[in-house]
Amino acid sequence: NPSDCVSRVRPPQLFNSQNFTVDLRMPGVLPTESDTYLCMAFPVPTSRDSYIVDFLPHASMDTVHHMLLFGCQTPVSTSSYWDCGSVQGTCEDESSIMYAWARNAPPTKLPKDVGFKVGRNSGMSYFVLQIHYGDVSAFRDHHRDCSGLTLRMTLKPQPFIAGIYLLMSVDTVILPGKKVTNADVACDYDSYPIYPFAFRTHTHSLGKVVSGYRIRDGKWSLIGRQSPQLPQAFYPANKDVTVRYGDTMAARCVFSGEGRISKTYIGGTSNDEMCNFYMMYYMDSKHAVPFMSCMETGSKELFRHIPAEANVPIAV
Ligand code: IYT
Ligand code: CU
Ligand code: CU
Repeated sequence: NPSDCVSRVRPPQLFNSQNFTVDLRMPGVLPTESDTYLCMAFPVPTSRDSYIVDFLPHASMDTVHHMLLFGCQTPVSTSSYWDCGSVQGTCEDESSIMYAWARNAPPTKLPKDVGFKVGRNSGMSYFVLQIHYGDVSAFRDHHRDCSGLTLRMTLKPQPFIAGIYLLMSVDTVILPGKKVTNADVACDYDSYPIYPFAFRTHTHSLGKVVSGYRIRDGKWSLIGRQSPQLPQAFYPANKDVTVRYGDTMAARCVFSGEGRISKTYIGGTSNDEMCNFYMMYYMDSKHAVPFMSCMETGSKELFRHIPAEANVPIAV
């Protein structure tokens, strides 16, 4: 359907309504190789603060492996679309994931009264949509792809603001042939209370299981645990665990160096590795912080007390 290919802002259906939708669509692309990553940037259609309150994916199951939506100030490019595989990235400055769609995984919904704050004042003036096209054999007929996302948005201030807390390892080295290497990351939490509701794990092929915890008074509480070999979408987090000033956030990625003949480092290519635990939370809009991260290596002493489940690989 050619009208699918149009990226557009649709005005409110009702006069005076503060609601609108934004269609973010690939402009009819034809990837020529398997595992092509294409990105598109879209200016946020208002200089005022606005809020994303829902995501509606449009993806062809036979070609799209995953879609990620980022928010940022300066995209790498503003040309129609660009190759954003390992070399070229998505954003020049700090970017934040706001949505992930992955084949065969249920998409996440934002809780009621929760929105991602975007727009010039919020420091997020662009959306960047990344689409990973997996198997291109479905393009042998030379049809063009318009996969993408519709955002349901509003100008009405939301009571709670959504945000992302990213725990990532920057210094893990995986020795060739070694069966188990843990990447441990932990930071003290020193901001206003946050309410986690979804999490996403990311490693490359050597990751077996990734777990995220809150530590309070020495007690470890699981926020989420998943195999990074399953579709890397956002999965529902353990809702009972909230995080407040004085808690510690911690994550462990378990890797295996089997099958490698040289050391594996953290890096951008598929021969490198990554250890990421993303936690999506909401926070009272009065003191909203939309993005936080933790890159500190967790101490041996702290991780002596990690629950045993964190070391149990998840079968895929
Ligand atoms: C070195 C590393 O772990 N990179 C991750 C996490 C990361 C995400 C963002 C780092 C920065 C960011 O601005 I957003 I600095 C990484 O690249 N992860 C990939 C995607 O690029 C988001 C992933 O799929 O989680
Ligand atoms: Cu993918
Ligand atoms: Cu990666």
